[in-house]
Amino acid sequence: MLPPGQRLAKGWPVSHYGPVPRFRPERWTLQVFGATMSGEKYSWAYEDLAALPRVTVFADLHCASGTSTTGHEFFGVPASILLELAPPAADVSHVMAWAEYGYSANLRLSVFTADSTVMATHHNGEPLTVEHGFPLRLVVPHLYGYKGPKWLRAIEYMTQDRRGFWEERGFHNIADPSTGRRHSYQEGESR
Ligand SMILES: Nc1nc2c(c(=O)[nH]1)N[C@H]1C(S)=C(S)[C@@H](COP(=O)(O)O)O[C@H]1N2
Ligand SMILES: [Mo]
Repeated sequence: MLPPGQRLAKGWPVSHYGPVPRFRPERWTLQVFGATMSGEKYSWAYEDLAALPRVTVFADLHCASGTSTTGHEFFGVPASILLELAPPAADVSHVMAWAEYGYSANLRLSVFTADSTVMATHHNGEPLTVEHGFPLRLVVPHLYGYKGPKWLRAIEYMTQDRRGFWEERGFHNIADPSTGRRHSYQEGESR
């Protein structure tokens, strides 16, 4: 069953704001910055990704506009590995996931480091297509699609919450599809 207000899309439509960025491997990095424990920034080049652990995660994708696609198999780097590779300061409560062109999505640290949150490189056994986020796309299976930046480039550790791109533009800060609540005016509503 789909969450409230969702209908099944045909195939896997592409949906995002703005143009598809060109991948330039020599300039590409994944960074972790903000409130790290060491105070340092961390950075990985594209080739470095291959050395990181990988997991497979199954996910349905629910766009807040009301279309869903189901049965995706994503493969990539578990987001929780960053806790070891780039330890956050003790008071980090949220992250901002940053993509090309300044797209961003805020997440609670506990959601970002959940077992099912993955920085995906592959989909159904093939490298991601550029339209779907190649070379790296965050997948947060339990939240609306806007919480999963395609063309992921950085994670910012934050000691308080701050709204991301769609969260600042009228979309719900938590974005849990099971509640059907997708708009920021619904944030005060209790279950
Ligand atoms: N960088 C970036 N990532 C993004 C978006 C975007 O506009 N820019 N849109 C989000 C939204 S609203 C959705 S529903 C999904 C759509 O992913 P798909 O095109 O792979 O179906 O991407 C998300 N990731
Ligand atoms: Mo969306």
